[in-house]
Amino acid sequence: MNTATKLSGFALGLAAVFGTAYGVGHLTDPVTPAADTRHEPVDADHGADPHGGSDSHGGDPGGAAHLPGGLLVSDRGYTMQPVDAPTGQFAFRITGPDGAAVTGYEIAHDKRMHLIVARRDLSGFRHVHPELGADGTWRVDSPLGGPGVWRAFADFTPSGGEALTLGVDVTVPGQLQPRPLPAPAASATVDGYTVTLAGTPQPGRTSQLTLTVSRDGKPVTDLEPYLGAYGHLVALRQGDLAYLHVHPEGVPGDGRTPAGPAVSFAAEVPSAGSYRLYLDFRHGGAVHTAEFTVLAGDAPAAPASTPGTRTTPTVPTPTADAGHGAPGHGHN
Ligand SMILES: [Cu+2]
Repeated sequence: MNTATKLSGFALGLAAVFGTAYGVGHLTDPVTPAADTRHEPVDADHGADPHGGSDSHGGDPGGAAHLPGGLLVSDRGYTMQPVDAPTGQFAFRITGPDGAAVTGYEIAHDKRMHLIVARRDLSGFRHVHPELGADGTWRVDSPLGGPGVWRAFADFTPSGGEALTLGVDVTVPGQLQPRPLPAPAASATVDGYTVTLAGTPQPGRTSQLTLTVSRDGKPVTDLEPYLGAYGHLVALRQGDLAYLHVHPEGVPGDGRTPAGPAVSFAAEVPSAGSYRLYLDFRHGGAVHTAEFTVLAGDAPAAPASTPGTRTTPTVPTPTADAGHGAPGHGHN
């Protein structure tokens, strides 16, 4: 897909966002007939859904086929609704196209629902698995770690439907101390583990990211499967918290995927810019989360720096990786 097509798709996506925001579902309005000469047919309102969605209304009411996950609170007829909950608990439900709470979900990566929360300044991150009540309400001990505005992402697949990630803002009252996004770095430490990152995500194409886990200077070669994989990688874009959930290449027990120290991912980011990466891995009977800031593509460098102040990415640039054409990518 060429840049112009990508851009036009993005523009349609924006139109869809505003259309949704104002309750107007007419994705076709911004597209004049003349535009057809500039667009591929796939960018028209029909057939724009790469997932081949089951929408029977002949349109794309959510209009989100071109958007990364997590930017919309309502997409393709499904809506995420927070529910009042006792202190210390977080509850929500998903309503379906008929307006009723959804109670049927497919299991994906061992769970029917993955709830990811991050504070809007990207300083907090949790990935938890709520319990589903008979009335369609999901409940979990609150993962919200402190004051501020949090984005809560519900990553799920309704029965017979396609995978969706919806997002909603949740405010935790209190004195907020915003934290700047940490500078890009190629290694992170968590719970006594050191995780190094190789690879730089490039917008619009699949890039290989390899994360290598060590402890006390020794490679960890007995990672434990977590949700059916040796690692789960979530990427959030700074600025709007666009959500990408990336699964690694290879699965535990397939006879070719080692249990560490390296876990490789095929990731595609939707644009240049800064992203925060969160790697969940399991070792020693516990789940650990290593965090990284990365600059994707040719993101502009920080303002003029003084000598010795590093503002360029420290992540090694991968060599030509045309061989990593794995089908999996980060777009849910
Ligand atoms: Cu999960």
